[in-house]
Amino acid sequence: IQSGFINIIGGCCGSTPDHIKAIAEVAAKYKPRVIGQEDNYQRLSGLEPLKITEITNFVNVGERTNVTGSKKFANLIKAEKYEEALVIARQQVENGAQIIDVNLDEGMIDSEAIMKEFLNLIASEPDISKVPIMIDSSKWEVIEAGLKCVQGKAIVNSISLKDGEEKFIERANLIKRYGAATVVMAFDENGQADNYDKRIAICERAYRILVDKVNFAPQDIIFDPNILTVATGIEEHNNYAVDFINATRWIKANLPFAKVSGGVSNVSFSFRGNEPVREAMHSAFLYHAIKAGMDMGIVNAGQLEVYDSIPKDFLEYVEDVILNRRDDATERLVTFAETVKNKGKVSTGDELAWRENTVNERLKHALIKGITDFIDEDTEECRQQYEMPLEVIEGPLMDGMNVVGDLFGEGKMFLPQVVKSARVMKKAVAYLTPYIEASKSTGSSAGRILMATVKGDVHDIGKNIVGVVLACNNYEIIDLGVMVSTDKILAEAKLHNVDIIGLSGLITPSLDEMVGVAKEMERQGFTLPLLIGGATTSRIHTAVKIDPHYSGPVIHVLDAGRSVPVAGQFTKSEVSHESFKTKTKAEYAVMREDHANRQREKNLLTIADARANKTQLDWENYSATKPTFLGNRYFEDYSLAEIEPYIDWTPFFATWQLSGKYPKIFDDETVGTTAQVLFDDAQKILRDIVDNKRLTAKAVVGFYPANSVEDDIVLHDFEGNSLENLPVLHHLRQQNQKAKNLSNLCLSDYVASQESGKTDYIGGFAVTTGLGIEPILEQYEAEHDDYSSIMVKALADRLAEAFAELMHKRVRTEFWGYAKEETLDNEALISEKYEGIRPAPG
Ligand code: THG
Repeated sequence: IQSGFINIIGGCCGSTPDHIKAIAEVAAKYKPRVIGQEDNYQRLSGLEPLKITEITNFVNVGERTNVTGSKKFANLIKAEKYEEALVIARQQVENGAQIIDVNLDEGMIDSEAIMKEFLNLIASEPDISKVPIMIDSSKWEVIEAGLKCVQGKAIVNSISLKDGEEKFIERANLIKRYGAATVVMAFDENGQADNYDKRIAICERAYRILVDKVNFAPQDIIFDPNILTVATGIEEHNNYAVDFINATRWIKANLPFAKVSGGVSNVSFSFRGNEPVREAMHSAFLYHAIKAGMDMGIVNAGQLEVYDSIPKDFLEYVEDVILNRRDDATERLVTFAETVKNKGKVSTGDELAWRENTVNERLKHALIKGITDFIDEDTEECRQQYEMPLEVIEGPLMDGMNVVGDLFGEGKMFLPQVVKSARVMKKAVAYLTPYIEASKSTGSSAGRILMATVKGDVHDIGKNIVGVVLACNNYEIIDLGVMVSTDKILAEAKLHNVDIIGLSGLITPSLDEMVGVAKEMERQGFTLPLLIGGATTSRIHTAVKIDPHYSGPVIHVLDAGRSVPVAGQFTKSEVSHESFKTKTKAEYAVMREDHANRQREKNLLTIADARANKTQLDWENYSATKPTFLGNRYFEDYSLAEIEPYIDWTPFFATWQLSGKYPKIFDDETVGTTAQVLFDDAQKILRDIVDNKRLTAKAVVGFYPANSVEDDIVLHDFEGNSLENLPVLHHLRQQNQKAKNLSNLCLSDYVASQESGKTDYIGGFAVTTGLGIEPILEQYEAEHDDYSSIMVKALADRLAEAFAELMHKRVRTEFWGYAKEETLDNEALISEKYEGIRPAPG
């Protein structure tokens, strides 16, 4: 907006002052935009914002869209197969890249033109362009070409003092004008910084120039203190990784708000062709660099080995090299590397080899891998080694769970694995509980959190998952279940003296219910933090509708992974509690203001105008097929085996926060294996449910003669019922401004009107497959097995949806029979290829 304004004034130089006046008059009608709160967080964006705060974990920058970094990508670009090149970009995002690095520096191609071309293609793919772009080139012209294409706030990769101060300042000024952040490489007029002293000296010099002379926001500076290749056989290279790590620590301590990044795969170039060794080197390097403060890194997203799953002997060889711990480190790793080459993942051979480790190590392993087989005996052995049974929880078990929490936070473990880890934890805790009670010690929990699904809503899968994740992080969870009234929530919160209240809801009416809880908390003088989560909730709704009613902290929590850092802010200390509250309140106030400004601009049609633009259908030539029966028909015990083939599995994976379409998800590089294990587990439980009829399915289907009257649908008598008893179904009509040729829709448009004099019908049905689920859940919960309990709910949910799909099909082909000849497979049903619509109220 600012640079646009300058252009207008500039354009006026040769024109009359009248133009300026005219512009001033137009501009005077609008309020200046409200400038958001200033703080020192780095903010980037593609279509979606990426704000880097103290609770952001390490940020993965995808490296594969790089013609020098990927042969495959280079070949596609050279062959101008841009669609396929985009697939690589998309895969990086799907595999967890939060930013993608795009590098098109290649001698044989016109990098500037292709940069434009490729970034414009990315812009039209929202599932790629949702993330910020890192424009990577050693040629400034290419970077500038890229800056002109990207939306949102990108990162320039990179500038440096290589060509002297003047150029550096000139480019930094341009980056500021384009509204980007920038990577600053540790280079100067004398070349690349290759030791610790040079690295920090150059970074400090660059920082002072940027901050003092250019007035560049310090949080928009990302230092890259050069990740150089180790284990090259050249002695001078041995300390490269250590110097990078130490330089990182120094930058984070001495150059306020600046970030640190680097090209991680560089470190292992000497082991090209040996992926297992390279992956282990990357994760060992990152483990230490992140501890030193590294904020982001260019990595092969989705191909990072889990640090803790590297066999100990292997890790030692690798860390000897990375940390330069012994003179013969390189030779030893080279020798070892031969043994793991081409083996894929390094395996210790014997699957039970971990049983040889110390008991603490075994507990940790069981937690990370989710193995319950030996948990009682290991817990018992461990208990005997400690004075107090509680120490087993606070020591080795919590250590293991912290690793799980971190891996999950970093995107290196997935929800099903975390829930399995939680099952191990719960079983161990259950084993220890009698001893703890006997020793009368009091547990020290991180805090006590009350959770409830609000009144009117029965959904709790998401809430249970959040509860499990929080419990893993040492919070004590008081779960009030579903359909909980405001009074009960607040009474229980007082009774248990909780630290936080968490509300969950999946359906739209729950949003209002949450507003009610917030109001009542205010009225009763509560000050506890109120956490809001669930499918229909959103940050904007929380900011606009809930937050204003409660003077205590109100926070929207996006997913299970977020719940832990958010709860941590409130329970860590009084200071962090207050500052987090103030910060969020301020953020939400800005969002409200923005929202209000936007609302004022949004013009809704009057209801009369909207009705005048209703859907026009050809009723003249219409005659309705008469359903085979009128009124209701009941199905008391429907065969689950018949329902099962109609299951749509994709949302099942979404429930477990694994994204991908079934069945392609099994081939996914990142989540494929996890998805397969999850699916196999699901099949076992589903077999038990279906074969042993553990759940009961019931349905009711009905058809009624009906006509529309304006936006209502009125039902007609068909067997002597008095008309007053037949309900009128009220529907809403869209009132937003529509593009030309589009109507303002209302469900009643699809039913012949009263005036038409035609007889028409509507149908409806209700299904359930959840009858009998409680005893199953109770059994699993008694066994401390949240994993299976969540699984049963997720499956029952799928069965209910499948039952709706099946009933709808029977309606079309049989009960109503307007599409007798329909032959659609399950995939076609899922993509709603059938005739008619199936709106779901509530
Ligand atoms: N700092 C900054 N930017 C950078 C780097 C850096 N950009 C480029 C590079 N370094 C980071 N990106 C990569 C990308 C890929 C590889 C290494 C670094 C890589 N590729 C495989 C190889 O060469 O063996 C290619 C394998 C294949 O063809 O598939 O290792 O340090 N600011």
